[in-house]
Amino acid sequence: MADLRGALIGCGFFAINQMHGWTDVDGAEIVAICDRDPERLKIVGEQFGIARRYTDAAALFADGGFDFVDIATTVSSHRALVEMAAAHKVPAICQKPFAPSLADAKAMVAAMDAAGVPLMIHENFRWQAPIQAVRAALDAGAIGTPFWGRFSFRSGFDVFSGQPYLAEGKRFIIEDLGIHTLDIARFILGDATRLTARTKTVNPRIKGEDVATILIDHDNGATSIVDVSYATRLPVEPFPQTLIELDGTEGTIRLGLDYRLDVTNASGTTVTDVSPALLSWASRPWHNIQESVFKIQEHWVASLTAGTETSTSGTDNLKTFALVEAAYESAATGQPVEIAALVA
Ligand code: NAD
Ligand code: 89V
Repeated sequence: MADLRGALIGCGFFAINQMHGWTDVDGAEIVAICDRDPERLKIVGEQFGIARRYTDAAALFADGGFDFVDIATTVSSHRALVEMAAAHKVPAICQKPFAPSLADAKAMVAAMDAAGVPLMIHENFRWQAPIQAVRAALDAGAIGTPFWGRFSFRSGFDVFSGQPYLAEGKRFIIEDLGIHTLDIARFILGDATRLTARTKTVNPRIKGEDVATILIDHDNGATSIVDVSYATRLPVEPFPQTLIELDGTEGTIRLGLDYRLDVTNASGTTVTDVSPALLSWASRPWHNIQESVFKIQEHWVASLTAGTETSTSGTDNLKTFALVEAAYESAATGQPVEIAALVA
């Protein structure tokens, strides 16, 4: 079968990883790129040998000639670009965060549903090898029924050097990073019933919050804590590792530093190295994230080809995005927030 032809919009910092991923993925190739900044367009076009280049997404869609679009722009443009994809009945991948608001995200899902074409949110963290390993251990019944979890990302890494816009927004860590951690909590322990959050801004040079602690009641009765910080200086900088603790009726799982997975139950403790692969184009410490980009792209090609729903479809990701909105609401009011009302 011929490769699926893709167009990528947004040739910035993270799109380089996506372009490398598409080069490696079987069954798809990028045939056109778009960025409103001609400099970025030229750099990425030359690096990846893409001749069809556009500074205007409307012109890209008008010309067509591709089977899907990969939207790698920042959040403010996501709704307009997804609605353009819907208008042209083009399947779309859209980077996280889904949208500026839950209302925008719901409108995007409705537009793509009405057009009858799939929408996947590029929520790649659940595709990281260590996160998949935790899920596999749970699915194998290694610890029985989980009743408690902690999903933790604490770092002092200077994320602003690569992504300076992160210092400027009114919202920071929950919207940008916590969104991944909340998605992992859903992926591992299931959907949430209610949530309570507290936030802080420690770094005086940024506008948004850089610390958040979130308590989640899951639908299945489990309780979890999602804690994220970019204000935490540690003896060993763990960026960009998510650490996980799970207690179950028959044992425990600990995903620790340096991708060490400990599974303890009546048979004892099994220690496994669940390090991500270092892809040919990847560089430490980003290789964990970079591998997950490749994995989610493989998943997109397989799903589009088979006509099946993706793991992080627009409909699925509304439930993660609702947790982001709920966390900001709870931090502002000090009160718990019920999730069902937000997702409805
Ligand atoms: P960036 O600012 O470096 O790049 C965005 C690019 O999009 C810019 O070159 C800009 O000119 C272009 N652009 C914006 N609006 C456009 C439009 N309407 N039409 C054409 N081009 C347009 O940003 P980035 O750091 O690459 O982040 C992009 C997205 O990727 C963000 O949503 C961010 O949250 C996400 N991201 C995800 C991960 C992950 O692991 N999933 C990691 C980093 C960034
Ligand atoms: O996902 C992101 O947008 C990134 C990072 C993983 C570094 O937080 O900002």
